[in-house]
Amino acid sequence: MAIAPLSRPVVAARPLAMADRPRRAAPPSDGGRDGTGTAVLTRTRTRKPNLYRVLLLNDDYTPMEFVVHVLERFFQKDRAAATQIMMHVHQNGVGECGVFTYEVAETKVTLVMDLARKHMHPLQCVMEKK
Ligand code: TYC
Repeated sequence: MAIAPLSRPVVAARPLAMADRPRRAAPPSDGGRDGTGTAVLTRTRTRKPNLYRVLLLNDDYTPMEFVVHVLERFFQKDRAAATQIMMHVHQNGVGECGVFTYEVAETKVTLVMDLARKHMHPLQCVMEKK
């Protein structure tokens, strides 16, 4: 009768694949050194952030040049792109300035609305979830 050697380590039949690892493994508290001379790789799962469109609405009074300025200043558009978006809003009633995470979109809406109010233009800027 064969007797298993006492000292044989119990090991997995194959190396652990990433898919086998615990999905919420705690990050190694020792910076990836487990004291055995073996590097410990931890996979942290990422989540796609919710995204929001920032939109400009048309009105009859805000000067076109002001809208172009807003698009250049807060949405990093060059003059040609800014003019194209402004004209799209002018002709269609609404247009997209950009897509951002919640806090960035909210900040841009606030900055645009504050500048419009300061200049007494009725320009409306809103955000909507994608
Ligand atoms: N319709 C405005 C005008 O004729 C221009 C305008 C464009 C206003 C875009 C707002 O979001 C806007 N002066």
